[in-house]
Amino acid sequence: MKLGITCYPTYGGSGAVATELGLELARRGHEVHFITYDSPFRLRGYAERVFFHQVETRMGRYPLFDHFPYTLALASKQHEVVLREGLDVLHVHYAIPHATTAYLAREMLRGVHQLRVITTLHGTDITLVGQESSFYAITKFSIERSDAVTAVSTYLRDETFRAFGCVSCDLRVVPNFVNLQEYHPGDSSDRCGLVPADHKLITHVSNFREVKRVKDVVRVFARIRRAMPATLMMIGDGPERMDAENEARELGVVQDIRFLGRLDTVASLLQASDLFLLPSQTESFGLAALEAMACGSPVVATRAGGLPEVIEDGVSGILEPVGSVEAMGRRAVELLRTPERHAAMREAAIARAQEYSADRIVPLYEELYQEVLR
Ligand code: GMT
Repeated sequence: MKLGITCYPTYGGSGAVATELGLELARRGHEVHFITYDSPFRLRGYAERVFFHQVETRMGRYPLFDHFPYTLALASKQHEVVLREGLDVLHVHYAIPHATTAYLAREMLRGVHQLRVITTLHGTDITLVGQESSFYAITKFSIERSDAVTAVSTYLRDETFRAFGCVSCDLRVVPNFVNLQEYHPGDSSDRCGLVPADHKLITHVSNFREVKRVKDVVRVFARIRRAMPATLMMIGDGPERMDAENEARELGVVQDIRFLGRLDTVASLLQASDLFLLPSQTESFGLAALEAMACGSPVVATRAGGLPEVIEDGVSGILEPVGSVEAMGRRAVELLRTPERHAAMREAAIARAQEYSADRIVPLYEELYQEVLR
């Protein structure tokens, strides 16, 4: 098949999933065309059958526009690439504005070229942004006009029905997946030379937005640090980073936290990690947690959104209510102090992640493409 993928190319779960999907599809022999304003961050280097088409985000100094109309530029680019390359399916990730631009591109092609549009809902496109009054009607309209819609968890599917009453949609759950060639258990005693040998290594990866509650990451870590030598690796960047640093200073743990910023690859750190913290306000799925589990790091997370679909509390990880830093800290310490329980949870996390391997999940998308083309 010839497939187009549009996503946000920047750091974030939806762009990560879209890119990994494109790469997997290309490995399976499909031709994949990414259409977005920048090369997706996980698209590292050359891959056979993978193409990137850049959407303009600027134009000459035309004084009428205070803001460049990116949505129109994207729809035009999608139209152009679909026609030139003869694409069968345009698979867009994150509804806003991608479901709308895909709808426009398909309308522009009506009678000229048959295009099928698939929208994958990822999270805040439904739970937050899509419900804002400026976006609600057009998000609902564009989702309903897609030829197929998927959600990355049952939680997100139910939220979509609740918020949008999207009755005309055949809203299918296709969970996120993990590339086990890259994310697999490693030698957990190899600390990459980053932390003292007697320290527990705790990790967190996110885009440091409010929803991630990064101050809670620091608070849980402070409780661990009080109980044992430990280092926290904070990977990623975003608006809440300064708050997290200030919290670390206030709690007196800043010397044991490394703010590493954005990294291209995190697998080696996750393989060395004893525990991964994800105390988010909500997560439609929690791809970061799945990748940590695949690398053998148990996750302490919140019982929020789709996280309980991925993590089984007390078995493959630990779940506590949003904001319960005391309970998360206490259970993290108990786990880290009991090597046999930690080893059992690590094994259960690895086994759980294998249920979400790319080999199992990507064929579900291929079946969907075939269905919409029939
Ligand atoms: O919805 C978002 O906040 C954006 C999105 C992203 O691009 O980071 O994250 C969501 O999609 C990921 C991939 O499907 C999920 O793993 C995340 O749980 C989800 N984030 C939220 O629901 C907050």
